[in-house]
Amino acid sequence: MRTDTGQVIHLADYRPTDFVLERVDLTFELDPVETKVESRLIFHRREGVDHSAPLVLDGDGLTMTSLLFDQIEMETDRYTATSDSLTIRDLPADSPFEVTVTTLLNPSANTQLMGLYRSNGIYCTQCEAEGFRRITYFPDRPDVLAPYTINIIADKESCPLLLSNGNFLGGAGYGEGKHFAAWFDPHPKPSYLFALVAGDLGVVEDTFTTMSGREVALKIYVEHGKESRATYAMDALKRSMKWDEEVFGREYDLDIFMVVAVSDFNFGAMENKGLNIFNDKYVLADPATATDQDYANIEAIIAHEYFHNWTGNRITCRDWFQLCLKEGLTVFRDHEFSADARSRAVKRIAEVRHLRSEQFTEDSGPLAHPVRPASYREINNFYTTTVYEKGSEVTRMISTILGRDGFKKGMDLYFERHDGEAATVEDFVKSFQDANGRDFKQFSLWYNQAGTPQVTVSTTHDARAKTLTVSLEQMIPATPGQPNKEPMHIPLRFALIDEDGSDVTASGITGGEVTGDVLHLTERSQTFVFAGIASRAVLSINRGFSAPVTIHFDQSADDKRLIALHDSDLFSRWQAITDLARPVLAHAATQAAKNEDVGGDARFVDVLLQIAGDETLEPAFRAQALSLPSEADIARELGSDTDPDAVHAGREAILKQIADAGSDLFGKLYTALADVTGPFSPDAENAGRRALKNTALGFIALSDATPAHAAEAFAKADNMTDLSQALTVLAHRFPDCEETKSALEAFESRFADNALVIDKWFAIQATIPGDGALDRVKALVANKHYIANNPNRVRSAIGSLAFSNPTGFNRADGAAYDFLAAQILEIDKRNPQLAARLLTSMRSWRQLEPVRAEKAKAALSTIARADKLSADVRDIVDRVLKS
Ligand code: B3K
Ligand code: ZN
Repeated sequence: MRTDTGQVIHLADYRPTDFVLERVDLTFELDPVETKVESRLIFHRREGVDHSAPLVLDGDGLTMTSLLFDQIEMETDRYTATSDSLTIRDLPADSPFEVTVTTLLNPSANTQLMGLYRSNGIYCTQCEAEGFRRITYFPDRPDVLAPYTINIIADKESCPLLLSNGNFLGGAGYGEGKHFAAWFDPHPKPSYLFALVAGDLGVVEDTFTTMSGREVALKIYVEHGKESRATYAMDALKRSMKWDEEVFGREYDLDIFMVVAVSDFNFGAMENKGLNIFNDKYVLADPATATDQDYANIEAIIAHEYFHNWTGNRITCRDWFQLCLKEGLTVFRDHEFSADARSRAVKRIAEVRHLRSEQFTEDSGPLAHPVRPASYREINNFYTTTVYEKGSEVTRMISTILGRDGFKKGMDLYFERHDGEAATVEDFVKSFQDANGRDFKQFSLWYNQAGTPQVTVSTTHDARAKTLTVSLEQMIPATPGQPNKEPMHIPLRFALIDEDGSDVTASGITGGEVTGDVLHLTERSQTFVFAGIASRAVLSINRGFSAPVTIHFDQSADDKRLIALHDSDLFSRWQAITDLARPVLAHAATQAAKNEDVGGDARFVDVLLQIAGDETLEPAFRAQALSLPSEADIARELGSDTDPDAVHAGREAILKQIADAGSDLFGKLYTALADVTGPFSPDAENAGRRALKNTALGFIALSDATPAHAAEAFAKADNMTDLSQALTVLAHRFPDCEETKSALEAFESRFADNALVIDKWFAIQATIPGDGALDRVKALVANKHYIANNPNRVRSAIGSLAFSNPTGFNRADGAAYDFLAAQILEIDKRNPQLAARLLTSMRSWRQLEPVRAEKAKAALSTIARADKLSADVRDIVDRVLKS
C-alpha cells in the first residue's frame, strides 16, 4: 500500500516531460507469484531541455532485477532505483537511447486490483490512473504517448488465451508447456490504457462492418459456461459502434475489439485500447438473473467504454486535472446513446435523479470540487460524480447553447485538431468557440467553480401592459477553497403555457440574450420582460434540466399542478410533481420529528394518482412520478440538523396516504400489467411496464399491510426484475415474517452459484430500514457467501448499508459509524481505492442532528488517528473532517 506523502499536485505546476518516449516493447513471462516483466523503452531528450537533466521514471512498490542501457548493463553509479522511482543520469544530449528494465511481480498477492493481478485464475490489469507504475518503471502520466509492442509468455494449459491492446501479430509454442503471443498497437497511447489478459475463458464472437467497409472482429470473453449471458452486451456493442458513426461520425480503428469480464474489479469497467476490461456485473445478463436496471447499465457502460475510443483514447488528457475532458464528455455521449435507444424523457429523469442524489450532495459538502479540480493529493479520489456527471451536464449545456449543428461543428473541429494528442479543457472549449464564433470565457467558469448554483425565479404579470416579467438571480455557494464566486452563464430552457398547457408565444423578449427557447442568465441578477402576454401564462423553466442548478421558484401550487398535468415537456411534468412533493415531505419530516401527526396533502395525492392512472402516459414515466424524492433528497432539502428517522417516518406516512387513496387504482394497474404473455424482452417499453407494476405492488403491500401479495408475486415471478422486486417488498415491509424468511432462503439456495445474484441478496437485506440493519449486515459479513476481497460483494453488503440505508446507517447510537470505521481500516490494508470510496458515504455528516453528528465525527476521528493509512483514505478522511 502506498501511504500518504502529503504531497499535493497542482494544475498550475504542469510542465511537459524532459524526455520524449518513442516506443515501448514489453515482454511478460506470466507466473502466479513471480511474473517477469521486461520493458524496453526508447527515448530522446526533448528539444531545449538542459543536457544534465536526468530521466526520472515512476514506480510503485517495484522490485527491479536488471537495468540495461543500449543493451549493456548500466553502471550502478548512473542510476538510483527505489521501489517508487528510477532515476537515470548522464544521458545523451540529443540521440535516442534505449533503457531496458526488468521487474518481478506477484500478481496473486495484488489485492489492490491495480497493476497486474489475478481474478478467479485470470491474469488481468488495471492501469488507470497510476497502475502502470506497479508493473514497471515508466513515465506514468497521460501526456506520454507511444506505440506498444507486447509479448506474452505463459503456461499453455492454464492460459490458452493471451490478449493485449491493438492487433494480433502472431503466436507460437515456447517450449516446456508454454506458448507466446505478440500484439502491436499502432495508435500512440498513454500507459493508463495498457491492458493484458491471460487465462482460460469462453468467448462470444461477432463482426461489425464499419462505415468505410472494414470488418472488425468483436469478441466478448467470459467465464466458460456464461457465454449465453454475454449476448446482450454484444448487441449493445454493435449498436454503440453504429451510433457513434451515425451521430458523431466516429469509426473504429483496429481489426479487433475485445471485452473481457472479470469478477474482481474496483469499479465498472475500463476503456483500454481495443481490450476493454469489465466488472462482469456490467456484461452478464439473462432474464432469470438480471434486472431491467442491469440491462440498462450494461447497455450504458458498454457504450461508454466503446465511446472512449475516440473521447479518451484517440484524444486523451494532458494531465489528470483534465479528467472531465474524457469522462464528462463520454458520459454525455452515453447518455445521448441511451436516450436515443430508450425513452428520452424517462432517461433524462433518471439522470437528474442520480445527479441530484449523488452530485448535488457531493457539491454541497466537504468533498466539493470543480469539474476540473486545481489540485489533488490522490487522483483516484477524483473519479467522482462531479467530474463524470456534472462534467456531462457542462457538455450538454454547450450543446444547448450552440444547438445541435453548432455542437456538431465544434466536436468535428475538436476531433480534427486534436486526434492523436493529449488535450486540455481549454482545447475542447476553444474548438466550440472557433467553430461557432462564440465566446465561451464566462461559460468556462463551469469547469473551475465548484458548488451547485442556486437560481431564484419570480414572475409578475401586468395585464394592462400585457407583459410578463421574469426576474432571475443566481448565487453560487462557497465551497472548500472557494469562498467567492463569479456569476456563471446559465442556459435555461423555458416555455410559457396557458391553462390547457398550450405554448404561449411572446411578441418580444428583452433583458438579455434569448436563443430559441433558451434564456441566457449571465448576470448575478437579470430581468427578462416578455411582451404580448395578455392573460395568465405559467412559466415552465429549466425544461429538460438544461442547467445543473437548483431552482427556487415560489410558484403557486396551482401553477405547479398545471405544469404537472399539462406541460408538453415530460421532464417538466416530473419536475413539477417533485416540486409539489418536496414541501409535503419536508413538512412531514418536521412533524414526525416532533412526534406530531403528519397531515399530508390531499391535492398532491390527487395529482399523483391522476398521473398514475393516465393511460396516455408511458408506464415508465408513471413509475418515475410515483417514486417520490428519496430520503437523502429530503434531508438535503432540510439542510441541517436532520434526523434520518424523522425523514423516514414522514415519508412513510405520505406513502401510506398515497397507497390508501390509490388502492383501487394500484390493484387494477397490477392486474393489468401482470397480464403479459410472450417471451421476456428487456426493451424500455417492457421494462417500463414492469417498473409500474412493481411500484403498484409496493403500494398494495403498504395499504394491505400483509405480505400475501408480495409472496404471491415472488412465487409467480419468471424474471429477475419481478423476483427481486417482490423480495425487496417482502424484506423491507415485512422483515420478520415467515414469508420473507422463506423467500430469502429460497432465493439464496436457487442462486447460490451466481455471484451477481447473491450480491442482490446481500443488498436487499442490507437496505432493510431501521435499527436492525447493522446486526443484519454484521451477520452478512460473517455469512459463508461473504468474500472480503471481492469489491462487488463488499459494496453489496457494507456499501448498501452506508450509502443506501439512511435509517440503518444513521442509527442514533452511532454503532453503524463505528462498524464502518472498523471495516474501512481493514479494507484499507487490502484495497485502498475501495476503502476510500466507502468512506465517502460519510461526507454529509455535518448535516445530521448534533447527537449523530458527534458520533459520526468520533468514528471519522478513529480513522484519522490510525497510524498507517493509504493515501486514498487519508485524503478523504482529512477533507471530510476539515472544518
Ligand atoms: N476510465 C475508467 C475509470 C478508471 C477509474 C480509476 N480509478 C472507467 C470509465 O470511466 O470509463
Ligand atoms: Zn469513462
